[in-house]
Amino acid sequence: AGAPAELQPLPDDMPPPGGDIPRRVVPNRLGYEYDRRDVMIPMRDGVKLHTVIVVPHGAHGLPILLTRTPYNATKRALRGDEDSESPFLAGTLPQGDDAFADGTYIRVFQDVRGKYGSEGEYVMTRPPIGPLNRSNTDDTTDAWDTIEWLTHNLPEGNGRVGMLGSSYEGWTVVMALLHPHPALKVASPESPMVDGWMGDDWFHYGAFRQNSLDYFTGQMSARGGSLPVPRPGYDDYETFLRAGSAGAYATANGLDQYPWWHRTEVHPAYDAFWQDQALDRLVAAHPSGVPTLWEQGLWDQEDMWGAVHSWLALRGTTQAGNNHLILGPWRHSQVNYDGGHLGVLDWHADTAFDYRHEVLRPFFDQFLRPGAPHVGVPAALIYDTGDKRWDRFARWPVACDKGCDAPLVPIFLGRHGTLSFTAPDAAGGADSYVSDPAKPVPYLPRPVAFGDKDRWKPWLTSDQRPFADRPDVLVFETDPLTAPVRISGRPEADLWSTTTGTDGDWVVKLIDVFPADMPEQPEMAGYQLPIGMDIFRGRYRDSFEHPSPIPSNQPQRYRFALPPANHVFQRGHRIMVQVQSSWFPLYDRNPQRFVPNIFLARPADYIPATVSVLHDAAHPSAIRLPVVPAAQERAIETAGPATGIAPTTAAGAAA
Ligand code: PG9
Repeated sequence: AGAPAELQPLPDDMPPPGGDIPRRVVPNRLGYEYDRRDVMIPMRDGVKLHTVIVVPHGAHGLPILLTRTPYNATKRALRGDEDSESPFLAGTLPQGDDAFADGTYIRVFQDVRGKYGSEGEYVMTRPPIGPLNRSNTDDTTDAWDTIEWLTHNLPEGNGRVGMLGSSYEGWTVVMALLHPHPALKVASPESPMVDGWMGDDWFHYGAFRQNSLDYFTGQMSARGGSLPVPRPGYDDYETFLRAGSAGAYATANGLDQYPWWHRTEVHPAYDAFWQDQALDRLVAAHPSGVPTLWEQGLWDQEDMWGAVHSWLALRGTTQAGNNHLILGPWRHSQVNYDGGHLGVLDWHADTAFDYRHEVLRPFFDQFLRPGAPHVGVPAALIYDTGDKRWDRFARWPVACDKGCDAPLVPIFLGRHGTLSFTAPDAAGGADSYVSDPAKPVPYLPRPVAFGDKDRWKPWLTSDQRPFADRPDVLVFETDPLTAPVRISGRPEADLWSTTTGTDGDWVVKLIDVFPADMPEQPEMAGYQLPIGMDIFRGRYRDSFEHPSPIPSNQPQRYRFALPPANHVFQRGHRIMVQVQSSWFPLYDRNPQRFVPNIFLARPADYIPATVSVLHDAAHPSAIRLPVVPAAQERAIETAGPATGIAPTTAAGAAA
């Protein structure tokens, strides 16, 4: 300490050879709460994976929290950008880690094979070893080998590992669960990508999500970083309309350089290629036994299928007991950010923070720290988006076709735009519109740009009024409700319809129409809030694997589940259903003339079609709602604005 005794001037005042930037500078980490280690962890085939390990100073006997990522482990281990390192754990770890940033966990991020600092080749959501992967490694073995290394090479660890991560990182958690390392004691796949064809990122019930093409380019143009996606104009509606089919857009924009696009393009239907990598099927075939919190958002605009279907698939297996579903009032991955608002919706509490601190952290502690208290996480913990509180369910869904406490209750589409719980009479009727592929219905008011993240993230909550008055959108609504209608489960669209074409798409939106009088939130007056919306490609009405042309002008039945909901349509609100046949440019247009592969449709294949939605006694189109019967309502434990989860007993928690 203190100043040097004397400072000698250098012989002259010239800079040294090499200039003023030393060859190596040892960063000053005075006051840091942790060490950051960069290591290359060898896998069974010799490939080394780049891994960032954040170890609190003085750590001893700490559990390890692992995330495997395609998004740059170095950056993921930081709260902000690459210059944002802070000496404090809470300032340096990402926001979603706040519940673990108190120096009691070792935090690990690893680049998956072939991305950023890791060796090896990258394969998009690399399928498990088997018919689609002839090598001897996959993300199940990579997770296994990583956990093996971490538990033997971190003297500060206690030999127990938990995994969590959202979206692609959620997919890596699910892959680890297919054959878990014995040290993997707890897991949380958050909005995991599970089935890219049925309802996660790439398709929904066979309709292709054209924003996937940007993701393909971003993810596969380079091992690290990515090429920008050039756009001739701001409005993607116009850009994609001019291009024609998704395949034509892809060809014109260089996507044919990407092998993954080729694999997608040749598998438009739900054939073995998609089935064999659908992880909800695989987890059910190999229940892991690892206590798991399956989490997704109720307005998850990217991975709406994965968590809920994996949880449902596991219910009938040996893993029923330690398998939990968490549905928050969130957009994609919002569980890791501020959960106070979504779009115009205000929850009056940071629902994501509460969940991370009251549920996620105590649940992980329970299985990762010997002696930690037991926490009473119910089978399903779901936010009620009508009453603005958390609900706890011992069984969920409350209503469904088989094995639930109550049946689904149809709400019928009727004459003159009515919607009611009374089935249509013999007089019946139908409503029609012309679906013209030259003027598809936009999914957001134009102009739309996929790159505009501020509009993308909350888009599933956006007001549907701008579409309600289009001539190619049918609207059915109830009178103002005289009593609340509570739903909890998966509403099902059950439409009878004809088309003059030989193919077509059906978009069904279940909407809560707010009353005109909203003194506390005037911007919500009359708001048409989507509670569940989805698209179904008509050629798959009889088989997802083997599409067939729709017989023109003959009534066909289209049945498909909408996303999960736990909502109350309040007294004075109306329930609304909108039906349309395009949702552009998010979903590629259906040419409406049956062609073998819609990716390859030519301009002449796109034809206008008259679509009729039938509502007569023989063809009672409806949305089958998971209405909670009054008697059942008492069985739901309501938890209030916070989750109500608190550690209960200290004994016997750690398995
Ligand atoms: N939804 C993104 C994704 C997951 C898996 C595959 C492709 C895309 C994500 O947010 O990671």
